Amino acid sequence: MSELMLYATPGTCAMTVHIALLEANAGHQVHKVNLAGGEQRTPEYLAINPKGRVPALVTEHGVLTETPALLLYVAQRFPEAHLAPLNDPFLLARMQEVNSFLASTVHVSHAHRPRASRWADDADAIKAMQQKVPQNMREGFAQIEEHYLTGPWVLGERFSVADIYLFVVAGWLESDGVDIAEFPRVAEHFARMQQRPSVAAAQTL
Ligand SMILES: N[C@@H](CCC(=O)N[C@@H](CS)C(=O)NCC(=O)O)C(=O)O
Repeated sequence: MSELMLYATPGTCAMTVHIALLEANAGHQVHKVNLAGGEQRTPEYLAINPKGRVPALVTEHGVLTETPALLLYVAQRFPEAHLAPLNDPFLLARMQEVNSFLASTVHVSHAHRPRASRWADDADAIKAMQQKVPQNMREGFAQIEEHYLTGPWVLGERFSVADIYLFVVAGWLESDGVDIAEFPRVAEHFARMQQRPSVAAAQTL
């Protein structure tokens, strides 16, 4: 049993870290954060993550946040799980490139639908931003389909945490008004990921 405690909510980006910890057999514990009920804004949760977001991972050395950082941490802490090409500078940077793109561009495009009020107060402006979400998600996934997903995994033959992250973000497409079938490689990858026991286990949270 490790000392790791993950704060996560089903369906969110935090599930990426949960699946990675399960892949690593990390012996972690999970606290299910009730985002809909506003738990992320309580003083107790803000003492863990002052940003009021999931994921947050409590470790023996302190609290870590931000999905790409957590994914690399899990991969480095549990090297026997082979969740990242730790000895290959180019491939490791490619993995970080994909994870950064998912975090900084695709996730942000998605957030403009459920969290549009972060960027505007005006109802018409919010509506206009939400209408752009399918287009922006399509543009992000077109990049992934054409340039990143060489298959069967993001890094070709090597499975990595980037596959977990891509799986979780691809799971948002339907609610964003995009049919995953528009991206055949992404759809195949999504189905392949669903076969993994870690994914099935995470879905019971
Ligand atoms: N940049 C952060 C984003 C974290 C984030 O936005 N998490 C969402 C769930 S996917 C959240 O906690 N939302 C709660 C809120 O906005 O109140 C990361 O990559 O971990």
